[in-house]
Amino acid sequence: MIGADAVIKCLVKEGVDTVFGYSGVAIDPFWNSILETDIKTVLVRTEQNAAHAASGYARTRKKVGVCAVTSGPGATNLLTGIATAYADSIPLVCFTGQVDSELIGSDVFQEADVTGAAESFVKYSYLVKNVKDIPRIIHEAFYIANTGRRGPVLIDLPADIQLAHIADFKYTDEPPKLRTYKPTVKGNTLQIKKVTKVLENAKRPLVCVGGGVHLSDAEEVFRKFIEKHRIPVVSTMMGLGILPSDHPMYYGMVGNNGFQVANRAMNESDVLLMVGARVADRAVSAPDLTFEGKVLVHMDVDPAEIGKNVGPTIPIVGDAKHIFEDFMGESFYCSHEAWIASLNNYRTMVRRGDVKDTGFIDSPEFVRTLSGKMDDDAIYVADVGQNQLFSCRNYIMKKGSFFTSGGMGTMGYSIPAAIGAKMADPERQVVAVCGDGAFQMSMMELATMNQYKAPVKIVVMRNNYLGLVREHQHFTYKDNYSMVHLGSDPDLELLSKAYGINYIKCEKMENMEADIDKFLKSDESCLMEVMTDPTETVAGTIA
Ligand SMILES: Cc1ncc(C[n+]2csc(CCOP(=O)(O)OP(=O)(O)O)c2C)c(N)n1
Repeated sequence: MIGADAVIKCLVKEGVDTVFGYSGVAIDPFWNSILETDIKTVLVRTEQNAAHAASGYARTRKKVGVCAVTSGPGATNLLTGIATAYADSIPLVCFTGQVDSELIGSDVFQEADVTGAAESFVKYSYLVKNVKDIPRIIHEAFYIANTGRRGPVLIDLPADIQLAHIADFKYTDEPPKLRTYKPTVKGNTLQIKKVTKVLENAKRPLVCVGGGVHLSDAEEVFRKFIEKHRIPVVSTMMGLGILPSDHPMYYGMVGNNGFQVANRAMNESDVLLMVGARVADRAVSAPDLTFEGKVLVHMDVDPAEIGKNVGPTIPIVGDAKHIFEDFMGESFYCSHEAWIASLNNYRTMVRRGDVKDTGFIDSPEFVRTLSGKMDDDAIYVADVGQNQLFSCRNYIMKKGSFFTSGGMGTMGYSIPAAIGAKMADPERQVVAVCGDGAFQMSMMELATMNQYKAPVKIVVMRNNYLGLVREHQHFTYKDNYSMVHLGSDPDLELLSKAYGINYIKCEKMENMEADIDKFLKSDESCLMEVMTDPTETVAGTIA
């Protein structure tokens, strides 16, 4: 057996069924050995998208996503995808081919120091120096990626190591013993009891949930907890979908693009539980987070997050699922009906006014109608830009999932991530929504979608601008626009045809519902071009 066979054998042992990637001589042994297994391989059209597709897969299946690319330019192309996953704590194991061990450091053809380059945005990285280390390294990599705070792990595989003979192959099921890596998943019992005491005395308690609740698979126990104690909930962008939009205890997304009622709830709460959220600028720049006179409980599986931006009154290090299971075992009572009534009252007061007829499709209305008509368990992948913010604010969440690149804000994420999601669960409806700028960063993946029969529905919100930056220039540079006009986009109907994908244009409000019905009707892939107003701003729609 050679090193590459050992790598693939490890993937089989880890239950991997799909690997996204791109080829190149330095990773050829890997792709050759994988032919001996039932693992599905997906050839994306550029390496960054291998990581995005693996991310969509990981988020859908709630397991580690895997990708593999070649050395040098393949590896550097992958970096943005890795950084994107790191910012959102998505578990990935990423393989990169590397030049022969003895040539490392000599600037040979297609050599790049990828472990060095990726250092600040991987959870851990390995350069494999000895073939016999392969089983240990891969076992550790999967464990590290998928425990504690999830994240990407990189394994750089020199070509000679992939080809070297490995004498005996052993793979254990035991968790690896890592001296310096021992994530705390159980919350401290005394701290949990302290929180129940604080909640008992709270007049205006609030929970703000982040992506950590999704990542720890804690949605169900969390819902039971807040329904039992009737505690109002707001979410960060990464926490969207933990509760359905119409849940009586849910008050929407917080932050500078969030809902007024959610930000007001943050400001006025006297006990605030932040769960699996980074307390980062997007979420807390609108609410006043001085936290004076407020009890802040910050729960996160990563101790480094706690106190990073705001010092909590009560820190709890642990996995959200374990913590809420422990909360459910505690008996305490809190009553705060006046607080709920005041939030409900405020929510009805700040409803957005009527939609003005601009001759274009109104983006918020479009998102509401589309998401309202989507399957209950559909996966909606928003890209980055105005379309993302319109999506976050107007998406009607049922039992489905909402994915986006929240931490890094990487344009071009939605289409490859949607393809990964569809491959992870072909039975679920998957819709990617992107701007015309981001679409052109990933449109090559229409070929991947077709080749592997992953019928994703794609919405392109066409305003002929890099809309969100245009909006910024409108407000900050008083309409002096620079580098934001896309000219006229390519003919998307012809483009769809070239890729063998159905096409629908949505340009009149009076036909919008019928267009959406047509778009969602069949299981086939389809691209819908939605003509939106270049002057539309997200800021004008905040309610
Ligand atoms: C890879 C990358 N490059 C640049 C940016 C900066 N950026 C953020 S939003 C945006 C505009 C997005 O335009 P478009 O995709 O057309 O969507 P819209 O805002 O019009 O909905 C840009 C350029 C980014 N987030 N990611």
